[in-house]
Amino acid sequence: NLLEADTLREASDFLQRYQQETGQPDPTRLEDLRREMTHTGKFELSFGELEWAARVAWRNSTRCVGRLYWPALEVRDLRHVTAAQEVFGHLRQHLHDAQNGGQLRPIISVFGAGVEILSPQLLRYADDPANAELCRVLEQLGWQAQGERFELLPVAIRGAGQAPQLFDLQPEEVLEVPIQHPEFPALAELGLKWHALPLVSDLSLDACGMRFAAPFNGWYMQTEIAARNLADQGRYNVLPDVARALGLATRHERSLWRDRALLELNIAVLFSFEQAGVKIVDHHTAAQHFVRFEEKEAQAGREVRGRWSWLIPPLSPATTPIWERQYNDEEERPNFARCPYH
Ligand code: HEM
Ligand code: NRG
Repeated sequence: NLLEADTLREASDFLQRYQQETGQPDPTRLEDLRREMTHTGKFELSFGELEWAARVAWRNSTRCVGRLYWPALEVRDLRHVTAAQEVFGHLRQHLHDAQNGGQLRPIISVFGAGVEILSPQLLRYADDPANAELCRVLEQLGWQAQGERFELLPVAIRGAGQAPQLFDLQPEEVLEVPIQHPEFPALAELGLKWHALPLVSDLSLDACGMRFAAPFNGWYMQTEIAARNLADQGRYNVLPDVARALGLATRHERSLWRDRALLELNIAVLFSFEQAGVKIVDHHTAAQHFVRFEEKEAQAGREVRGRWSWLIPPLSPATTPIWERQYNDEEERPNFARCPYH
């Protein structure tokens, strides 16, 4: 069987790399793998192997500029958890522990076979145009919008062998940051806010020939919120409102009012997160960290691959050292894969 031969090759490649990189050669483990795969078609990773798989999947994420901290990822082995209700319970715990009162901690929760999280992130707003399609799915599952601004959506989870179910988060358990500007009080009156934690749930952990639902989080770079989520014309599209709050004339494009509003909104998001005691990184610091990551990887004798168009920030990209570099964008495993059910 060709498919089985592929999975076996993928799995033994994984184990060999793990053993090589961690300096623990273990020929019996490789024999166990071959025997189990040929007899049962399955293989269970040890905790050490799973932990390494998740951390290296982050290290291999070509679109991520935040990879310097890959060895510090906290990996939760929840492979015994397959029922939707239980998955949600663990996601709440993950949310609580990752938010950590503002000192955000990078965590990944690895769930059992058959679990699917239909929500692209744990925290999503109903009135964000990016979630229009998700809202249709949630409505079919019985959800109805209240029509409020920044209304948190329920989380849609399919347990193994179960139909999708919806779960509500309590407002008290979600850390959010109201957006204010250090010099322009009128900006706070726009009533903008964003959630502290990016908890990504539409990618699966692809390792050793297996795929796991494995939601993860780090922390935000301010451009994600200020230069895209709030600013994009197809998202919250707030730049005209921000310009008005700043007292800018918006008649002529060549006054560059959009650019001024964009810059001040980025300053406001950084200032607001700092005021709220919530961890966030600016794009210059993140780019410097990425250069350090490249240096460390070179020392370890590994090539850093990257998707340049994702690594450069959407604000002042040419001011960062990433701008003039080039990256090999071929994907390597272990990695994160867009889930087949999205
Ligand atoms: C993408 C920063 C942690 C995996 C990104 C992007 C940024 C970023 C700016 C681009 C997002 C976009 O343009 O929409 C950071 C920062 C982190 C962090 C500052 C702080 C620790 C993590 C962690 C993981 C991870 C913990 C996984 C364990 C990824 C992946 C993508 C990504 C897979 C691509 C997402 C997609 O395709 O939608 N990251 N990241 N990152 N990051 Fe990170
Ligand atoms: N741009 C998305 C989040 C994508 C991942 N970004 C991170 N990941 N920072 C948004 O919600 O704006 N992370 O794991 O920290």
